Amino acid sequence: MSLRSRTESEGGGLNIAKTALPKGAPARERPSDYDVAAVRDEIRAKITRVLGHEIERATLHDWYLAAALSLRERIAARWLPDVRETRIEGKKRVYYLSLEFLIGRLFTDALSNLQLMETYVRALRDLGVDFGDVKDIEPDAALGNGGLGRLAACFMESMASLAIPAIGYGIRYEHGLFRQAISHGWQQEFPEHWLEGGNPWEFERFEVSYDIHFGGRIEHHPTPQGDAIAWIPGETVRAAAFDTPIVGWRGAHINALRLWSARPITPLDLDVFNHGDYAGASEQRTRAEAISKFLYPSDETAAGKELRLRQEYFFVSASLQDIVARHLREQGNIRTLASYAAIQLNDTHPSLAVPELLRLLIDHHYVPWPQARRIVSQTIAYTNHTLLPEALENWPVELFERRLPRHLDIIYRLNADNLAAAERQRPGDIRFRAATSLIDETGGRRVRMGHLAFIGSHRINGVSAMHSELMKHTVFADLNTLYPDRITNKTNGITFRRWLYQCNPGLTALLREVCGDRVLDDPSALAGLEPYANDPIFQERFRAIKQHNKVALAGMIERTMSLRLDPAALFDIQIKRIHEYKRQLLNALDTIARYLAIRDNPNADWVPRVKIFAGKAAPSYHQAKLIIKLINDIADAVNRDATIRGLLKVAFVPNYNVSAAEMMVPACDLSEQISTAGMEASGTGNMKLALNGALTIGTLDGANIEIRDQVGADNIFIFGMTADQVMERRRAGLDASDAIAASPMLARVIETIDRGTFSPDDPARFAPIAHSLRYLDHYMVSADFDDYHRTQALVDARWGHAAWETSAILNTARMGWFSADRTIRDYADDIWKV
Ligand code: 26Q
Repeated sequence: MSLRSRTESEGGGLNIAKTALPKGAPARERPSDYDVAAVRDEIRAKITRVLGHEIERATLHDWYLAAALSLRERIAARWLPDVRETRIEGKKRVYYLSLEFLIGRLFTDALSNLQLMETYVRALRDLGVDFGDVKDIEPDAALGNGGLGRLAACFMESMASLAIPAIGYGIRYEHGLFRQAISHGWQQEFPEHWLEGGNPWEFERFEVSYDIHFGGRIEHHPTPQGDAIAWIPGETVRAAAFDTPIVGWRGAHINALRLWSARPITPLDLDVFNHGDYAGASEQRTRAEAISKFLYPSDETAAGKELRLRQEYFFVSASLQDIVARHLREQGNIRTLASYAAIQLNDTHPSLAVPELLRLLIDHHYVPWPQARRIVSQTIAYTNHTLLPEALENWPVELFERRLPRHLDIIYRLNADNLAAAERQRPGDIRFRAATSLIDETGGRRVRMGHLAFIGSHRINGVSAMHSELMKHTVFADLNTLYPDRITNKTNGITFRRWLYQCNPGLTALLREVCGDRVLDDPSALAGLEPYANDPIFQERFRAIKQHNKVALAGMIERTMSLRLDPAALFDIQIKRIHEYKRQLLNALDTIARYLAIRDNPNADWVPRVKIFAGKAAPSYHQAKLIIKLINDIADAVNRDATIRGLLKVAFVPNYNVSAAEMMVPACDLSEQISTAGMEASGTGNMKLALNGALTIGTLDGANIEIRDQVGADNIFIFGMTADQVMERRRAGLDASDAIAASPMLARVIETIDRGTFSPDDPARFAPIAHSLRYLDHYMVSADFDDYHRTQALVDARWGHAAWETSAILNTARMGWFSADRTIRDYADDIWKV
């Protein structure tokens, strides 16, 4: 790592509350004075000998780096034996290929998993430094957009905890997901600089690098065994490896996250330089480095930009070269790859792994085509995360011709096999042929990346029961007919270490007391709470913990937004990417309806509510950004209006990220999971919030359905159309006049928006929203409004009664199944065979 010093003011991002040592924190260790003194001396030595600063003048950033560096050494010492063991025992490894790893902070994660939290808290205290201040210095590693990237991070932690040998492969983006600021209610994006202050967690592997080729041409050289093929590339960049250790629970095992950084193959074109063209001399560098410069900030949209394809191929090729080299080093025979390697593709973003592995096998290791195909499909499996047509990746054939000509050849050959199979199964069926083809011929020829991943895999999984079923009947209906029994379900999960023990130490202490310490290792032990669900004394303790977490969140919001919230009010929280299908707009409409109703009747017996929103919109997603503006305009009007006596407050918390989630998840009373049915593949925030004792208001979508099955229909508020009803209604048209005619409240809310009540400075600002609500209700916001609004009244009716606490406790008690450990065991048994 490079250790540039950074001033304290440059923390960036949301400033999370200063936490004192969380009481009953999951650090189960009882540190001896000796251990504490040893860590204290190590930290002091890092300040003077590594950072080169005087102790007296050390900044918080120095303390953070020094503490992290001392922890890094302990991790490294434990890491190497794990690596050696996997190698010597010839264990099968899992390779998790993902363009996103949304990790957040690692300091508290590693401390907690190594049971060293208490030791470091005390060591820092001895040095006169507050642990909470130090941990807040660490920037989030935001190398992901949302659910898919966070899932990859949870899976990495879970695989380490289960001691499954695994390597995560991705890109070491210099700039992670943009920082969001809200200016006059609008989202503004700023670049994010997580590496600026040095990254104490990464190990640069100077000896590990691969050359990645683009463009050029193909030469066929006839041989007695058939054509040998040579790819004469037009451009080459180098991939350099950086490893980050991922520490499992109780230090069970440590795995690596290997991220690739792009470099030019020659540092500077000296010829050009010597001719005085200084800018030209660094052109190659700029073009190469662009590949690992930025994370693409869009989710659920296929951006279709050439740089994105370069990113995909760059990291896939480096990772596969690395996997093949390791296998040959250890086993010496490429033909046994599938017995030692399980490659999981996180969505279609790494689909090029299919033709790339075929290319390496055929062109570099001379494996015949049929055998190469077998090795590939036995090794690779693919996870699908979306059914949205606009998110299904496809690339113009023309782009492949220019940038990846050899891969296009291989894709054509794969497709020839594939179309022959289609023809055998349904002779003469042209529609079936076209639907199963790797090339989409409608409107310009394009390579279907989902089909490519499907055809190259032995297992294709969805991420919730409903999503996996829908996959069989929508995107992959025809491929599922051609290759039955490949589609399987693996409902998502979350790591309880981060999303319960670390983020909610108060609840964790209570759980340990009631369920025993076993609960820290076995989520099924949460069921031990059930007998207490109706116990008033226990309910009061459970409630008090939630209250404590709400006070902390309110403090953070007051500090960052100068908005004061009543922690006794119902905290109603929707935190996720801003997207039309996730329907933050529906929540906004309900907020307006509530506001109007309170104004009509301010002295009624209203339940005080705080509506909290947070999430980022893709920078080019104008409708999503307009929804952010609407929420902020509503907040302005509502929060200023004294006539409603603070019975309703609205907060849009800027720059939602993993660290912000860690504050918001434990403080939530009501979790909003209100996507249009059939559109949210799974959701994982829904799991985090319910696990921490929030009640869910949600649609029958994604994993909400399985959450209902687990917690019981009485302990969740379900509303709205089913996926079937949504499809049915869409077929009938998108006009919502019927829904509006049937709902005076909805009509009034839309009217209010349309008249510019919340945008007096620009009355027409939200006219496009009013128009969609009336005539283009693709996401069924108007259609579902009434049922949603009615269900929100049921929420109010339960609040403040023992029945609420009972449900909240039962949510925590019954969410054990959503542990990522369960999900990973399922992948390990059914897909990876490790
Ligand atoms: C594709 C091409 C070009 C640029 C960007 C992208 C891109 C990037 C990110 C497309 C999609 C994503 C992210 C998708 C995502 O986060 N999906 C979510 O995955 C979660 C984990 O399975 C599910 O819980 C969510 O339901 C699903 O929306």
